[in-house]
Amino acid sequence: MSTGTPLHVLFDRARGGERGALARLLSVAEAGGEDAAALDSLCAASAAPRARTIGITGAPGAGKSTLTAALLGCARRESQPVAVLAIDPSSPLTGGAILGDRVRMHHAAVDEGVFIRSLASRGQQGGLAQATSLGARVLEACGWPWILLETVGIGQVEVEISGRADLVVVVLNPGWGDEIQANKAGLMEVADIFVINKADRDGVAQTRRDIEGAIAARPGGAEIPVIETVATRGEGVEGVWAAIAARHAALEASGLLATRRRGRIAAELESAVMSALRRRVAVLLAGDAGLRERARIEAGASGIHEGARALLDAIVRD
Ligand SMILES: Nc1nc2c(ncn2[C@@H]2O[C@H](COP(=O)(O)OP(=O)(O)OP(=O)(O)O)[C@@H](O)[C@H]2O)c(=O)[nH]1
Ligand SMILES: [Mg+2]
Repeated sequence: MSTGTPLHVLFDRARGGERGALARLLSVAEAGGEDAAALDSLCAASAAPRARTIGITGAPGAGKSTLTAALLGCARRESQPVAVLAIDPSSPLTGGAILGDRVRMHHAAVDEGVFIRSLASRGQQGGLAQATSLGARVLEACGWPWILLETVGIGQVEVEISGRADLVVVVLNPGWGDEIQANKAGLMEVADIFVINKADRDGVAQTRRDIEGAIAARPGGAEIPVIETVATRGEGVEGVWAAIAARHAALEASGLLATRRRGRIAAELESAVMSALRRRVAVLLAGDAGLRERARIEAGASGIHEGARALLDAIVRD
């Protein structure tokens, strides 16, 4: 790798508590490719205890970072080390929000028991979700028992990223009835805990009714906590932290967590196979074999499906 230090050396240093080495490993995870694959194998072989990964998701400006910083405070009062990955699924050009997060969370950055890092999109499809998973596995291998994943938005990409966490907290604000309706399916899929942040504003009761209406039909919906917070003043945040711990313990006891983790392995395996295949197909199509099949189809010597089959056979033979 370009840094000159062999990956396994960096890995050992990071596991020994060197924060600079850990930061570099997270850059490796973010960049993807061969080094990331090697890093993944190192994590798999590390046999580290399982970390608890918590997704914090919600629309831009909902107060996720403020809440996350306050949750860090709760964890630290219990002397629990906690790492945060702030994930920005938008283009790499909009790094401003992430920078803002860094500043807002700065007070936590001098604490040895806190590690904060942002991950940005590198453009490739599924890349950020993969980087997030690997980033979390690296933190786990380095012994961080709690990992908070802050993701902006409640669309499909965020649902995919949230799916990489054990448990997901969805942050909403008063007056968001329409958003709740528009994103109902996605929210239902991911939310284990709802937080109505900015509860110092009007419309809290209506938003609570909207959420409770939306979750009523979901199996186990009645057990999903809906918690009001004013994150800027720390109000209600202890309740969120307690709910996270309680829900996590309940998921573990019921066996649902193990089921989720199995589902996650299946999804991540599929996504890794698909991206390897996509890369392989791109190379094949741009090379001689692709050219040959295109020419045969153009000349009427072969159909599309026949050509596709010939190329697939070439991949299998490889
Ligand atoms: N009134 C009020 N403002 C809040 C509350 N929580 C956060 N804010 C403010 O809302 C703004 C956005 O907060 P952030 O924590 O950056 O929100 P975010 O969801 O992380 O934002 P992005 O990461 O940019 O999507 C900031 O100006 C906060 O001070 C709250 O409970 N009440
Ligand atoms: Mg934020």
